[in-house]
Amino acid sequence: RPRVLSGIQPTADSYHLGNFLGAVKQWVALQDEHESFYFIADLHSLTVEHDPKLLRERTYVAAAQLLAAGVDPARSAIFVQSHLPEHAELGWVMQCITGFGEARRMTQFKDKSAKGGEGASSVGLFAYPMLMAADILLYRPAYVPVGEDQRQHLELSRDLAQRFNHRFKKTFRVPEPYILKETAKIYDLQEPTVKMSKSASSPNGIINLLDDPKVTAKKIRSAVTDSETDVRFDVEHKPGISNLLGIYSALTGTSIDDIVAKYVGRGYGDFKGELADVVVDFVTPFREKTLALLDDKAELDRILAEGAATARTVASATLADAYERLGLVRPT
Ligand code: AQP
Repeated sequence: RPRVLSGIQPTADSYHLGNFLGAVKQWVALQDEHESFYFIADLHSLTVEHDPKLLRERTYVAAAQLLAAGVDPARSAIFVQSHLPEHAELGWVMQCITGFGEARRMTQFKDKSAKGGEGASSVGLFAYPMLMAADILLYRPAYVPVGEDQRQHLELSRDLAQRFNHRFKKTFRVPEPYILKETAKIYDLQEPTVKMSKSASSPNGIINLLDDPKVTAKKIRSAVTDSETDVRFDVEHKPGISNLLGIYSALTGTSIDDIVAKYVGRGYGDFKGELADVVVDFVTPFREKTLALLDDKAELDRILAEGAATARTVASATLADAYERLGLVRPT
């Protein structure tokens, strides 16, 4: 079975619909036919200032949400990044084969550092894509399911894999991105040309999966649209409606054409009202499952330990190969 790997940060109190539709939904779908490794990227969340108590809690909330979404520990290894020191170790190696200018070209670093001023950004934020390359390459996956915003980082991971293989000896598999066109980028409900993101300017633009479903329904009904009345997919002229159509389609499995046909002559009010019901029907059981899972942290610890043990067998072998090829003398 081909192998897949992906990660998600534990940086918010809840995942948002962009994280779910862009990434986690694919994780769930892929686990049937693939050998799957999914991790909570807690080391990545140290790249910006954080509260230790919140990080600890959010790591469990992240694990519970992955399980509630349908990631199945019987079929996938679910683990916490920091439980495997191999990630940080190979991360260092990746930093050593990355050019400074190459790292500077990463648009996410440019955007994030521009917000706080480059001087206020940590070296960790700068080095994040190299740690991400290590996260991936350790598992030699065929595919990496992510949202569009991670495409550039994935491209760097591919370059680093090829560079290492060429300079030393073939060690890493060059992974392919797995980015579904329809859900690659879910947009902010209030600013539908900007991606839905936890650092959005208004909370009304983000659907947090663990919010009160009533709040969520209201956000959908007040999503920014345009001054026309016809429900039609046209990203350029109707980004708000097109985003809502994409969400409707992804959550129900109905094609955009069929949804458009359903709402001919019915206006935005009907469409948004029914989409609100679709989203509420999804988030209500999701939230209940997540909260129930959080009641038993010992069980979450057990699942994460089991996932880490499975991951370690793969990661430690790859790291040993990499160290050997780099000429590092191993302890006897
Ligand atoms: N809006 C989105 N549409 C589709 N996919 C998305 N992802 C994130 N936002 C969208 C995908 O979710 C996965 C986990 O992402 P992460 O842990 O790196 O979180 P993030 O990208 O930091 O999440 P945010 O909310 O976008 O945070 P900020 O505001 O910090 O940029 C990834 O596969 C990502 O592509």
